[in-house]
Amino acid sequence: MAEYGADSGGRVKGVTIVKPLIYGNIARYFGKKREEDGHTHQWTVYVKPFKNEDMSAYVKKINFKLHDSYPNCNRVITKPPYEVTETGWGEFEVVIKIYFNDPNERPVTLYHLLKLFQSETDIMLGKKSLVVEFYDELVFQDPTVMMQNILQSLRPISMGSYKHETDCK
Ligand code: SLL
Repeated sequence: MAEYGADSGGRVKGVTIVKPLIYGNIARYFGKKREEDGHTHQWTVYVKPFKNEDMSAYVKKINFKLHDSYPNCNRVITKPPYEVTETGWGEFEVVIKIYFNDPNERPVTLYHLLKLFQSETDIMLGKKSLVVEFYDELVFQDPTVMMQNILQSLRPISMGSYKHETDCK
C-alpha cells in the first residue's frame, strides 16, 4: 500500500465522497437470568457498510466504548466485521469511534443506545432477536488524492447478495 504523506498528494478541492453505513445492535434474551452473573442477554453491537464494500481499505480501527462495568471496556476492532459480542443485563450507551487510515481525516464518533428490551412477546421470550439499527453517513470533504482513489475503488466484502435487517430506503 502506498504511504500516506503529510497531505497524501494534496486535497481535491470541491469533491465530497459519501460512504453510508449502518450501526446498531442485535440482542437475544437467554430465556432466564443466568445464576453466576445475573446476565440475561447476549448482544452484538456493530458498524457495517451500507453497500457491499470493504471498509478496511479506509478504516484503521473502530473503538467500541462499553459501560464501565465491562472488563477492558474499550474494545478496539481493526478489521471487519467491526463488532463486539458480549452478554449482560442492562442497556447503556456505546460510544463508537471510527479512525481512518488517512491521518488527515479526523475520527468520527457515533453514539448508540444498546437495546435489550422490547415489549414484543417473541422477543421477551427469547424466541426472536431484537434488532435496533440506524443509517448514517461518513462524509469526506475535499479528500486527499490518495483517499479519493481508495474510496472510489472499494472491493466487496462478500460475494452474492448483501442486505440489512432494517430497510433503510
Ligand atoms: C445503568 N444502564 O445506567 C445501567 C447500566 C450496565 C450493563 C447497565 C454487564 C456488566 C457485567 C452489564 O450488563 N452492564 O458484566 O458486570 O446503571
